[in-house]
Parts: sequence; C-alpha cells; structure tokens
Amino acid sequence: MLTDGNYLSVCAYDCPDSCGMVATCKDGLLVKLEGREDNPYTRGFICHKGRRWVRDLRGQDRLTSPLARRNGKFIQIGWDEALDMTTQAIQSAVLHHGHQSFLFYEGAGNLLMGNEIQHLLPLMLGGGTMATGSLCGAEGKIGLARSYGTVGRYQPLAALESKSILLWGRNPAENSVHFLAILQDALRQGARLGTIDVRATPTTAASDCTWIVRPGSDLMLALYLCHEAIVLLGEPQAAHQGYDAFREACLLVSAEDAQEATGLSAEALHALVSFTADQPPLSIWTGVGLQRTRWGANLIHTIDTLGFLMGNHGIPGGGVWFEQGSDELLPYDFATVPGAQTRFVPRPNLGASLLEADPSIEAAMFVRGNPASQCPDAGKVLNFLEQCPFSVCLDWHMSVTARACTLVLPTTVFLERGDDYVMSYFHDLLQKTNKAAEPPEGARDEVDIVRDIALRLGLPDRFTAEKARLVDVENDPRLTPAGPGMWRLKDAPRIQGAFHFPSLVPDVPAESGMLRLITVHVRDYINGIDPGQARARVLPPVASVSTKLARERCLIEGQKVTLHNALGSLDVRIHLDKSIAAQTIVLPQGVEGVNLLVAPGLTPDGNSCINDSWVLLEPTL
Ligand SMILES: Nc1nc2c(c(=O)[nH]1)N[C@H]1C(S)=C(S)[C@@H](COP(=O)(O)OP(=O)(O)OC[C@H]3O[C@@H](n4cnc5c(=O)[nH]c(N)nc54)[C@H](O)[C@@H]3O)O[C@H]1N2
Ligand SMILES: Nc1nc2c(c(=O)[nH]1)N[C@H]1C(S)=C(S)[C@@H](COP(=O)(O)OP(=O)(O)OC[C@H]3O[C@@H](n4cnc5c(=O)[nH]c(N)nc54)[C@H](O)[C@@H]3O)O[C@H]1N2
Ligand code: SF4
Ligand SMILES: [Mo]
Repeated sequence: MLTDGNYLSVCAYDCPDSCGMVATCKDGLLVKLEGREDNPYTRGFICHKGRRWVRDLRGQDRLTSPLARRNGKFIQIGWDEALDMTTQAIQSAVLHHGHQSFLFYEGAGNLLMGNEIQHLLPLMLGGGTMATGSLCGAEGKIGLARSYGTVGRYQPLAALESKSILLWGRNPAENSVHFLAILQDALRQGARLGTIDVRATPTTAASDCTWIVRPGSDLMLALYLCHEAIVLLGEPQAAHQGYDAFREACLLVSAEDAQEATGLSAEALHALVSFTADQPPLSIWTGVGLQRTRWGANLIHTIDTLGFLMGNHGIPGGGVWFEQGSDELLPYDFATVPGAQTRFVPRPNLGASLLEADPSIEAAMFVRGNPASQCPDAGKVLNFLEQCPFSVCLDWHMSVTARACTLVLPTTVFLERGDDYVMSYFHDLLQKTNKAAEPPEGARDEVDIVRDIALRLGLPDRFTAEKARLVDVENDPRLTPAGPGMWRLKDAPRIQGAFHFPSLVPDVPAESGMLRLITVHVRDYINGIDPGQARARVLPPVASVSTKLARERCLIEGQKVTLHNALGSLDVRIHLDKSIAAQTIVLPQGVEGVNLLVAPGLTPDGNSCINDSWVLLEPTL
C-alpha cells in the first residue's frame, strides 16, 4: 500500500496546460489534488476538471471489472477469462485473415509517454492495422512548418513581451485557462487583446476587441490583411520563395471581398487592420478550432505570412504560434519492430474505412480513444462495431465506444501509475508522474494488460525492457532541471533562412441551403471524457444559432429541432445567441450523437476537416 503523504504528479488530460500537481494520498486513496506552485505556467492552480479526479477515481462511473457482452447485456467476468477471450480472438483473426485483420486503435485520452509501449502488440504480430491522420492539430503544425521548415519550440511566456495579442480561432478561457492567466498578465502590463472567432466566448468577453467572422472565411481575411501589410510596409527586403505569386494573389483581395466573405463591416475590418499594425510587437495565437478545414495548413501558413509581412517574426513578443512540435524525447527506436507492415486507415474517415477494409477487421482493440464519439461520421464507426466479431475497449469509464464493444477492460488512470512522463504541447516542461493512489480492486494498468495479452499470444516480453528505458527521457541533453521531477526543454528556433510563401488554394464551397456545423471544445470536460455524460445523454444537446436565423426560421429558445444531413440526424434544443455568424450552427463536441453529422473529409495531408460539415434544420415533428 502506498505510504500516506504528498506526491508530485502532472495532469495527463489531453489539455495544453499540463498542470503540475501535488496529490495527497491517505490510506491508499487520493484525498486532495492541488496545483504545484513551482510550475511557471500553471502556477499553483489546477482547473475543476483536474480537481474532479479526487471524486472520479472512486466515482460511480469508474469501471472495476471486465465486462463481456452476452445476449446484448454486459456481465462482469474475471480477468483471466477476459484476457483469454481477447487472446483467442486476436489469435484466430491473425491465423485465418492475417495480422492486418487486427485493429489497434489509439486515441488521445491521456498524454503519458509510456503508453507508446503498447504499439508493440500490433507490431510484433506483423504490423496490424492502425489509424493515421489527425482529428486535432496536425494541419496547423504542417502549415506553420511550411514557412521555414520546422515548427520549433519556444516559450509561451513570450506573450508577456507582446504589445498586441491576437487570438485567432482559439478559446483559452475555456480550453487553456493558464494561457488566459498569462494573457491577463500581459494586459496588466499594457498589451491589448483581440480575438477573431465565429461566436462570442468567454475569451472574447476577456478581449479588448472582437471580430466575429463567418466560419471558413479566415483565409480570405488573412489574404486581405497580407494585402494591407504589403501596401503599408512595402515589399520584403530579401528574396523569399513564392513571393511574386503570393503578392499578386493577395493584392487581388479587396476590402469588399473580405467584408463579403467574413460579414465584417468596413469599420470593423479597418479596426482589425489597425490592430495588426498600430502597436507592435504583435503575436498571433492560432487555435485548433480554426484549422479543422480542408485547407487548414494553408490557412495557418497564410496567417504566419501576415506575421512575417508585418515584421513580427523573430522579434521578442512578436510572431505566430500554433502548438509546439513533437520533440521526440523518446529514443528513436522506442517500441518499434523493424519490418512490421502496418496497414493504416484514415482516422478522419475511420468507420467507412474499417467497413471496407480488405482483409476485414476480425478483432479490434481501442485504447485511450473514443472514436464512436470523437471521429467524424461516427455512425459508421458504430456500424463497424456492430458487425466486427470481437472488439475490446480499454478505458476507466464507460465511453460511447466501450458501450458498443463486445468486451470492456477497466484501466488505471495516470494518478495510479508512477514513473511516467508528460511533455506539454503548449509549454516547454517535461514532468514526471508519481503514483499517488492505489487503483480500485479490478482495474489494471493498460501497459500491463497489453503485455499480458502479448505473452498469452506467445510473443516475447519486450514490454518490460521498454518500460525500463522510459527513464532515458530524463537524460536528454536538451533538458535542464527545473524542479523535482520537472525539466525545461530547450527552445528550438523556428525562424531561420528564407521565408516560404504559401501557395494558393481554392475556397471550400458551401453546401447551398445548408447551415455550417461548427463543433467546439467546452469548459467542463475534455473531448469525449465526461464521467457525468449520463446527463448529456438524457438531455438533447444544445445547438446555438444566431437570433437572426431564428427569426427567419421562426425558432424560439429551447425549441426542439432535428439536424440532419446525408450522414445522420440528431435531435437538439435551440439556444439563441445573437453573436453567432450567419448560416452557422454551433454544437459542443464530445457529446454523443454530434459526430453522426460531422463529415469524414480529409485534407491533402490526410487530416480531418471536421468544420467542413453542413446540416439542415427542421422542426421536430
Ligand atoms: N475545457 C476543455 N479544454 C480543452 C479541451 C476540451 O475539450 N475542454 N480539449 C483540448 C484539445 S484536445 C484541444 S485540440 C484544444 C482545442 O482548443 P481550441 O482551439 O481553443 O478549441 P476549439 O473549441 O476547437 O476552437 C477554438 C475557437 O475557434 C472557433 N472557430 C471554429 N471555427 C472557426 C473558423 O472557421 N474561424 C474562426 N475564426 N474561428 C473558428 C470556435 O468558435 C472556438 O471558439 O483544447 C484542449 N483543451
Ligand atoms: N466534432 C468534433 N469532433 C472532434 C473534435 C471537435 O472539435 N469536433 N475535436 C477532436 C480533437 S481536437 C481530439 S484531440 C479528439 C479526441 O478524441 P479521442 O482521443 O478519441 O477522445 P478523448 O475523449 O480525448 O479520449 C478517449 C478515451 O480515452 C479514455 N482515457 C483517458 N485516460 C485513459 C487512460 O489512462 N487509459 C485508457 N485506456 N483510456 C483513457 C477516456 O476516458 C476516453 O473515453 O476528438 C476530436 N473530435
Ligand atoms: S485539464 Fe488542463 S487545466 Fe485542468 S488540471 Fe488538467 S492540465 Fe490543468
Ligand atoms: Mo485535440
């Protein structure tokens, strides 16, 4: 049993902040969770989602026994039986249909680096089938890297040196509260904060100026702002790749074009031009919400170009940000198997790809992922699960995916596992997690579960050796100690050599007569993880529409309507919000049923374009 006392940990939620935590354990139970004072970004404060772990570790929703589906109902079974069932299903799939008939699906449910070890299972079987392509931020990183060839890594505290800060499609007041705190410090030091969004949010409420634009109009807006920058500041000095074609194209975008696309008034557009120019240095912080569109990478690249043309690149407090790059702190050969021949299926179009897969998927394993809720066209993921002979989900609570599987295995969560690490994708700290509570009887560490299955399949135990190698991350020469179990990762420059201008892309055509569906991350839970989700399942989700649209369609507050498109339909309740852009409907993401309506499109780089989704709205009969 774990000794009573305080343990240092780090929140492993898929959240940019990666808060340092102090966990208090008594009689093996977590009794208190607080922010760690010496983390310079999270500064002694954790949000209510983090604090909720004190309740959730032993809460009603915690799974504590393997559950097998028998005659349409889940019944509790023992671990031995559960692991045997899994082993037999994988063995039979591989024997009769080849290793690619085994799907190993990983989501982003927590950021513990040690979970990478689990790849060994499909890889040692020959490769298996895995998912590729991002539902999250890959497009933005690709776009940012196009300017100079790398995303780099640098200090978000640089915002404190900005005099003007522009948040573009980013909502830190809900999704990265410690960044908001940094921004508030910058405001106290005299900076001003502007936000471009498609609706009012707690972030716009905290901003000095807000521009509400139509979703999908940002590229036109960015090109127009680049046009103004060239007019205002003249041509860039040195020769830069692709400038002539870019210049020609952006000079063709007029203020009227930008107004028409965005819905901004001439005065509002003018004020935005002034905001980008009047009070340098300007830092622009682009968000994940913004780049979930077919040309997301080009969009972020074009916004970066604005930063470049305005002379903000490479000066303290200036520049364009998205997320940090992946720094490959794990050894390059960590959990790899040379020669493995993995078949990759696109995550953004997972359901249809799995239904069509040849060889077919005969056994599926889901870890830290909830694709039946979080992948676009989620109805097809559910169809796939209905027809897949064997599916197992490893999770700590009953997710939408777990409910649709044939077997559910209860896992521990990060507070119950020690000796692992989280590297933030927003700031520059690597932090170590310590075990801070005993898991409930019945829950098992997922790396151990996967290793046990591998051993039962007759595979060698590479898992234990890889686990022992994990500690190597601490010895990376780019790290400097920043406190107990905390290291600062050295900055890596992004701005170097010639700037590469973006190539030009066409607009994503709107579907005529339909409303654009925007799905957003919300304050109270991370993605599809809401242990109180039972509540959300009872109530229909709330869809926000503009008051103007409501008037045109004779809709009233609280009215039940049906949203539908070729993929599916969903009953929702209407909320009137006068801030929302025209012809747009906003739903929270992570709520069951929402992704039945989300289109499974892929960007040219194979990532998701979640926000290129359109729906029809009809009164519910
Ligand atoms: N509380 C909480 N925090 C979270 C998460 C969570 O679920 N809950 N999820 C975490 C994860 S995985 C991620 S990726 C991040 C996401 O963090 P964010 O990028 O901040 O989140 P989003 O809500 O996807 O989008 C941000 C804003 O972009 C706006 N937006 C959408 N489309 C457009 C557009 O076309 N143009 C413009 N200008 N704006 C647009 C949305 O209205 C929204 O307010 O948050 C992380 N933090
Ligand atoms: N419509 C729409 N869809 C979206 C988005 C959107 O904005 N709109 N956002 C997208 C984004 S940005 C993201 S990142 C994805 C996220 O998509 P996913 O990664 O699939 O979803 P999560 O809800 O983050 O986590 C998946 C599951 O991991 C479980 N989990 C948490 N910790 C552990 C653990 O320690 N072990 C195990 N085994 N399981 C654990 C959680 O309980 C949860 O059920 O969703 C995407 N989907
Ligand atoms: S969810 Fe994010 S802000 Fe909240 S405690 Fe975890 S890392 Fe910190
Ligand atoms: Mo994400």
